[in-house]
Amino acid sequence: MVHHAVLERAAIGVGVDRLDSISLLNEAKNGSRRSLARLLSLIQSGDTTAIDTVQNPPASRSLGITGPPGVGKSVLTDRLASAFSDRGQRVAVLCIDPSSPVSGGSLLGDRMRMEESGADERIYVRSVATRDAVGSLPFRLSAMADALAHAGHDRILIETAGVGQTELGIVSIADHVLLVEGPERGDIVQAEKAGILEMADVVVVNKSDLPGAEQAASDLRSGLEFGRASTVPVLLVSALNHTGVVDLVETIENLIPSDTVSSMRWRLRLLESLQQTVLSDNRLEDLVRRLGDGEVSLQQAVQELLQPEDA
Ligand SMILES: Nc1nc2c(ncn2[C@@H]2O[C@H](COP(=O)(O)OP(=O)(O)OP(=O)(O)O)[C@@H](O)[C@H]2O)c(=O)[nH]1
Ligand SMILES: [Mg+2]
Repeated sequence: MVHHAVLERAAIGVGVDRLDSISLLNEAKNGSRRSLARLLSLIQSGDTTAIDTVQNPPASRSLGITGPPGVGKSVLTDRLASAFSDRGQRVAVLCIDPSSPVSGGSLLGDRMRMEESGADERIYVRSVATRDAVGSLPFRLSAMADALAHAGHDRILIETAGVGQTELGIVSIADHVLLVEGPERGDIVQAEKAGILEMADVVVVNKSDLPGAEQAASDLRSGLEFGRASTVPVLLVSALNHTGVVDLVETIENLIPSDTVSSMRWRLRLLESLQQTVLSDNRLEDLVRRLGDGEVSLQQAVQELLQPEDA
């Protein structure tokens, strides 16, 4: 058992050393949800020791689920979680809680909507508040996904909220990205603007029980024809009525990594990791001050940061 004091220190996110992180990870591997939750909190708070501990995770498959607000991502995520679980996979779900006031109240709502998998002991569900995350969210999210993989989850679903920076970041984290759309044209325009359409591996028009879904799907197909994305499947689903989910799961299972997306993903990961390195560089604060005082130019500051730290 992890010592009680360790759990308490982990809970408030201070004073956790490498051994503590390793014990939490081992406990999580042995099935302790409590230790897993603590470890995830540490990672989420940006604890570098905890983040280091979860490096080199075992193989798992992660799926980012993104799309405009209200299209049914949470209900669909819930259906997918159950479906993968029924196939014998150990499923974990990360729900990214948006920090915007418009959708900031969705945390509880999402929890309640995820009833189906919520009742399923085999599925681990974790909400991630973006509100108090300082620094790079994608970097921490990928470490959280790594922790989940260590804890034995082979399928990791990451539901992000809305359209924006986080959604583009999800491409750097998840192996594949599912874009969820609704029957309304406005939703699709939003996704096109944000450039998400080009990054998706699968596109779903959810709420196919409502009018306009067929039209939306055909609009999306013609939108996709212009890019590399002409082979991206566009599926009709009604998460509410459970229709089309089996086909969707089959499609996701058969995804193979695309070269374009995978090089884009590595590019984003490299940039993320570079940003993280810079953020933890001891010289950063001083450089920011000198920039403000006009002592160095931006270019000089960049050059200085690129030198080894003890030079
Ligand atoms: N008619 C219909 N309604 C659906 C379907 N799927 C979800 N909904 C409803 O759409 C509303 C929004 O569903 P959510 O799953 O919360 O949507 P979301 O995309 O997760 O929303 P945010 O996380 O707030 O962006 C709820 O009232 C659902 O019941 C569907 O297939 N058909
Ligand atoms: Mg949601």
